[in-house]
Formats: sequence, structure tokens, C-alpha cells
Amino acid sequence: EPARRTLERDALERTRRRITTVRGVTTTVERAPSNKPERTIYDAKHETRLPGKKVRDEGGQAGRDQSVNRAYDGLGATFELFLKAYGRRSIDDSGLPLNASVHYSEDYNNAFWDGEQMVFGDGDGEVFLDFTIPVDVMAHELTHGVTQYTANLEYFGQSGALNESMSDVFGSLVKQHVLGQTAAEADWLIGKGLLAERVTGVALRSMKAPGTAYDDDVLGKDPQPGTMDDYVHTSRDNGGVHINSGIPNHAFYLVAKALGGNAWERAGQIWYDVLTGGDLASDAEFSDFAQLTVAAAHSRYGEGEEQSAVLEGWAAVGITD
Ligand code: ASN
Ligand code: ZN
Repeated sequence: EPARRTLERDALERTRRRITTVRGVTTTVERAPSNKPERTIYDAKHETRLPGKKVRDEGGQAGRDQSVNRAYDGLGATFELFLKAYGRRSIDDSGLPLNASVHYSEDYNNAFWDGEQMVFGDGDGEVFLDFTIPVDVMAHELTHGVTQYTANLEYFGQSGALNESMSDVFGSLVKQHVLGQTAAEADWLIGKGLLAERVTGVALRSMKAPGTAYDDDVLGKDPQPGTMDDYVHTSRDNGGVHINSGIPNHAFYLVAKALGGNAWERAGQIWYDVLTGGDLASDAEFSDFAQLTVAAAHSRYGEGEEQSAVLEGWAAVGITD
């Protein structure tokens, strides 16, 4: 067993139990799984050593650094959607503390989940702004943690694109939940507000219209396909994980749009059931995932509009079995 796994498990144990030793006698008290997040925000101070300096704890007041405040609130909003909509208690469903570092590196044009925490760059101000600006980007990174603790989708090819798509789906749902938007009202953009002024584009990705988020001299044209006919075969980006995610992203959009109302309710529930249900293999392809969503729609809602919407959504992006 790799050392990191053991460390992760020990850290997990500490969050689940309170261990006290009095006069040489150790007692372990099980903690009730909490309905509150346990957030800590760190300032990496433009270096790459993680996590950096602790600057805000759970319950601590907002300060002057808006990146810190946005990260704290973004983690809170994500925790809240997973709890309120799906009854999930944090990344591991056992109250795992949420840690994030802001001001990572210099002019850093990305954000990521490193297997243990979220990390946000400031952007270089030329192409990208601060990655804590869009709540869906923060939720995207946290969802990588949820995926790691559940289906653990391999970050390559179609399973990697599904991994990316899970992060976009729940990222978008967190944004819609924060804004109180229905599927019809939502913009279905990922990373709106992140592109610097001179970049010709609106966001990083569009679930509604993959391939249309930007068309720019520096960034090039948004390469995302919305159907299997345009699937991109490439060895770059782990087999195009951020590109081909457009296909399952668009399928989710179509299902949510067809069902109407709040997308996190029925469409989100079906996707969540598959991600966490235990039947999704870590090397699943799009068609495996699609089949499981049809089955999940049926077991939760019977032979109704939910199952039909799911079947039609996948068919429209060219995935049938
Ligand atoms: N921002 C990217 C993501 O979360 C970082 C990466 O390429 N893994 O997908
Ligand atoms: Zn991602």
C-alpha cells in the first residue's frame, strides 16, 4: 500500500474520531458526521510549496484578501449543494475537512485538485484572471475530490473525460444552486468571468453549446465537441480529457433542459447516483456511464419522463448501445 494512501487514511481516521489519552488510557470517541463544512484556506504567497500559510479557519471572519474570501465561500457553497441535494457530507461523505490554497505560484493560469486539497492560481491577468472568481471552477476542483473517493475515474481517454465532465456538471449545479436558477435560466457556462478583458470569449467551456466558449488569437478556438461524430482523438491532455468532456457535458445539459426545473434535482440526482452508486468502473467509457444513468433514472423514478429524457439526451450526442 503506498505511503500516501496510509497517510490519507490516518488523516481520515482523525476526522472521524476524537482520540484522548488520560493517565495512559486512550479512549476513542466516534464523532457524529457533521452537517457543517470544516474549511481551511491557505495563502501560498506566490510559491509552489503547499499548502502555505493558514489564513482562515472554519468560522473565521472574512478579511481583506478577496481570493481567500471567495475560496472560503466557494467551498461552502459546494459543500452545501452536495449536502442539501444529495445528503453527502463533504468529499468522502464522512466530513473530510476542505483545504484550499490561493495565490499559488506566480501568474499561474490554472486551478487543480492535488489528491488532497484544492489549489488556485491568480492567473496572469493577460489570458486568465483569478481562478477563485467563478464559483463553478472552485466546485469543479472540489468535485475531483468527490470522484476520487467514489468512482475514481481514471484520468485518461473516455474515463478521464467523464471525470472532467463530473466536475463540470456538479460545478455548474453549484453555480445554479447559488444563483437559484432553473435549467432554463442557467447559462451552462464553466468559468464565466475568468477570461481577461482582451480575450475574445465568454468562458472556459459551454455545456449548452460545446465549442463556442471562446475563439481567440491566444487561446485558439474552443475545441470541445458536443457529439460523438466530432470526438477528438489526441494524445495531448491525457487523451483530450478537457476536450471530449463536452460530449457527456452536453448530454447532461439536454437531460436537465428536457426535465426543466432545478437541474440539481432530478438530472443531478441521476448523475450523482451513478457517480457514487458503486457500479461505475474506474475505466468506464461514455456508453457504460450512459447505460448506468438510464438504469438509475429507472430505479429512482420508474418508467417516466426521467428515463426518456436520459435516453434521448445520450442519443442526441451519438451514444447508444
Ligand atoms: N484545472 C484543471 C482541472 O481541474 C487542471 C487539470 O488539468 N487537471 O481539470
Ligand atoms: Zn478538472
